[in-house]
Amino acid sequence: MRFSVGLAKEDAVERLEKRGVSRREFLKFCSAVAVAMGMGPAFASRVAAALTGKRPSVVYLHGAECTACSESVLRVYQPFIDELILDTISLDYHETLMAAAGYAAEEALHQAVSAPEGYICVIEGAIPTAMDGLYGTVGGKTMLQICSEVAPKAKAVISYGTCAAYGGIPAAQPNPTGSKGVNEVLGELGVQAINLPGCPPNPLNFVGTLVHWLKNQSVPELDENGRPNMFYGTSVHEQCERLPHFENSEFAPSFDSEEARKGWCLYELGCKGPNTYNNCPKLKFNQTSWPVQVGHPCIGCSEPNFWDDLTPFYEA
Ligand code: FSX
Ligand code: SF4
Ligand code: F3S
Repeated sequence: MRFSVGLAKEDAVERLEKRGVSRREFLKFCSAVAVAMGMGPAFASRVAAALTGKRPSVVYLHGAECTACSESVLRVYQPFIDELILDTISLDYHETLMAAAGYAAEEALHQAVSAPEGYICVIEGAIPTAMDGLYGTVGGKTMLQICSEVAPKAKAVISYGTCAAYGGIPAAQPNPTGSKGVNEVLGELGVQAINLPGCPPNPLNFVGTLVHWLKNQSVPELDENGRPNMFYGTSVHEQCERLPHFENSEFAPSFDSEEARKGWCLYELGCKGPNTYNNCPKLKFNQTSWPVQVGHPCIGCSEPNFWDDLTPFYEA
């Protein structure tokens, strides 16, 4: 476990260099975050300043989910996450990543939430509410109970992934566990979480949100679904490299067709890009690729109720 320690910026960069992250790689990563935030590469130095300042304490809770949200964060590379993110935030509690177990883990949570400097709470996964939350428990407490205790006292709350934001797959009909998104469950306790949906979401949107919060100590401008406009303000369709084919009515007739390989539009194969707001075409995953680029339609994974409202996935 790591606990918050204030560090001079130069020390932080040197420490990253010792861990194998060169200044160049670090600034490249900061440029990618700046672009995710809709800023020019010149903004990278401000991202770097935010990320090398005093490390904010982060308490990361799990709900009902597949854990791919954490997986996506862990797969940030160049620089690798453990070399960078875990050194720029103080991840004081994370049920699937922390080395501590049992009472030591509970003690880490207790210490993190009692620290005078406060903490940012990240929730991944939906909150099961049926039977008083009994469908999801950690250390003998329900997820409902843990989230209700930890989130309202946080300086900021981030719902990371579609499950945390809107219930996602665990909340799909018939939803026997009564799973719901964080704001729906904890809104009455005064929680107004920033939603970063996606199943899984793009970790650069997470880092960009942290940078915004560290710089401004405020919530970024959100849309009506609680998502930051800087990441979710434009539809997938409007940013898609296959858009010129859509406009020419050039639609791939099947996944294994020559047209699909040539990059024709996947609309008739079920693509929900026109109804989906996210920056996947611009950011890509691992700065490498995104669903439509590899020939799979967008299934609308960052939209509320996508599993119920946007299915069947493979029909226009
Ligand atoms: Fe949900 Fe995240 Fe989808 Fe999975 O934890 S957003 S099921 S990718 O992993 O919560
Ligand atoms: Fe739009 Fe999907 Fe076609 Fe891309 S593949 S242009 S997102 S409909
Ligand atoms: Fe999800 Fe569509 Fe992006 S399925 S990952 S929002 S391309």
